[in-house]
Amino acid sequence: MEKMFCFQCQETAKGTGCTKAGVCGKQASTAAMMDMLLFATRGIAVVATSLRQHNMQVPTEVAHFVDDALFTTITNANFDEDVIRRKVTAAFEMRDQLLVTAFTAHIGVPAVDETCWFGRPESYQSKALDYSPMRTVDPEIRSLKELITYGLKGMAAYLEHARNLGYSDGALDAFIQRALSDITVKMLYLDELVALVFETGQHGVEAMALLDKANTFTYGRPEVTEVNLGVGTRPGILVTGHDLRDLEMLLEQTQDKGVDIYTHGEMLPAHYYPFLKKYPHLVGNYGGAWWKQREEFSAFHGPILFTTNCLVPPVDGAPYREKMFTTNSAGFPGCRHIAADGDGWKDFSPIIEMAKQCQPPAELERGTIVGGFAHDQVAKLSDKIAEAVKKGHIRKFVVMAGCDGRMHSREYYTEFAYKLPKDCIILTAGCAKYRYNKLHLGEIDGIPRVLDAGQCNDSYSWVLTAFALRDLFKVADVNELPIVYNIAWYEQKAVIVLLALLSLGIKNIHVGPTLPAFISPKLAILLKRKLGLEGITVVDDDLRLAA
Ligand code: FSO
Ligand code: SF4
Repeated sequence: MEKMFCFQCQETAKGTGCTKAGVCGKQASTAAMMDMLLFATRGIAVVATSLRQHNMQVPTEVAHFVDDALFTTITNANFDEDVIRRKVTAAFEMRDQLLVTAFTAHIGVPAVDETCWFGRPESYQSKALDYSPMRTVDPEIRSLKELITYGLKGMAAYLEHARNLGYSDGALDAFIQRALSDITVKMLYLDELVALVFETGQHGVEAMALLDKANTFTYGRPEVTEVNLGVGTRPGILVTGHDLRDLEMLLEQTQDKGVDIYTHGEMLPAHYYPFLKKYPHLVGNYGGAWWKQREEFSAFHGPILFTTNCLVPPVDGAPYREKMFTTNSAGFPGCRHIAADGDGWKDFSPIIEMAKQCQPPAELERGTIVGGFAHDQVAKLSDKIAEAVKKGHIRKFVVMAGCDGRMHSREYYTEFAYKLPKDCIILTAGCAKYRYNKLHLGEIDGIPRVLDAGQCNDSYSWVLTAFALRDLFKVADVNELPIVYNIAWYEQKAVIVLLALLSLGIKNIHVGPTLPAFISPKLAILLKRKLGLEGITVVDDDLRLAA
């Protein structure tokens, strides 16, 4: 019997859906609690949207709450059922307060069975599947609604990072809530849902632009940087996830404390920002992509701060289990969670005190890797790039941004990168890069063959680069450029990146290692016919992409 249903990530069980427990480690009861959190959050969105439609103000904390709720339910972000239960209670309270505001102002709020306005499910657990994606019976409608929901989750994550730096956009907040409301209370036809998918993608571009602005205005424009992969002799703190503000606060608080700071996984691009790399005790990047953390965190010896996903549940008795700390929307049962005060400040002293008692990290590797090719740096290289293209030294750009994951089938990306003709440049962002960023693939006329723009949201840089190349080569359509797309995906931030690319009219994107389980077979056929979106096959065949 099915105890849960979740199919939001690439590693979903049997490629169809997790029904007993998550491959990610999520328990069925936690999955049910997340479904309930999304249900209550959709309720907030419906009332908030009705208020806006009547020109009523919606308190800013609503956007913050909705984004946090969406982020909390992203793959691998939060496994703490008690925390999620408290968020569900808070969500119902927020929804009910908004309802009181609406009723007091005589504003009607759409009511359908799903909204359950005047009550709450008796037990948050009892109707687990009723609130899962399977509540939508029609497979195509379900597919499109979930595609929108997952895109919104990714967008919410980016907005939370921007908000942590003091940047927000009321129009984007209102869009997230309106989209959630529409898929909850409106009887949308397929074409209307497809339009909403594209609209989600358009706003995804804006969300990535906002985060890009927040990051670069706060920490400077990323610079081409050689990042140390080795270790020092002092104890260290390892920072994983994606949040730069947390890293900055930790760097501030560890100055002259005899402790070094290392990045892991998607925090690697922090080294590219001038304002962050000025700290001498930000010594390097430790290890590889998120899924290697059990092995790598055991070797690190010091405490680990999870600023977001991807969190892999530690095995019982793991040596780093007691040294895990979470913050923001991340959580794990029994882990210490560091919350922000009213001004957004976090006190990391428990982590720092623990670090002082720990051994220095064990060395995993030596040497350096180069990154920092965000849009500003690429723009500076544009003459060089144009020259190399004109001479025929660069023939194709292959966008290989996205995520890494555990599946053996992802060795495809290493092989693909390795076998790409030597006149092709790889444009990457996100943790997908760990499949090929240490392969030493060489340079073309002084331009490295792997250009890393940064985190998954920095895929935005490749959008700007595509538009700059369109102008440079004077073509009308980005699809006429010598750029091809072979994207790896794992979780919902990759979904918003994909929707953003589609909304910009980019066609013939290849997605792997498997197509999303939440895309129904009929929708997959439609996407292939209309947009050329398809899955990967085998490396030797797919290399025709770069032919
Ligand atoms: Fe990776 Fe995880 Fe950044 Fe994701 S660490 S998989 S798409 O969270 O967001 O690229
Ligand atoms: Fe399964 Fe992925 Fe959902 Fe986890 S997030 S329960 S692995 S589909």
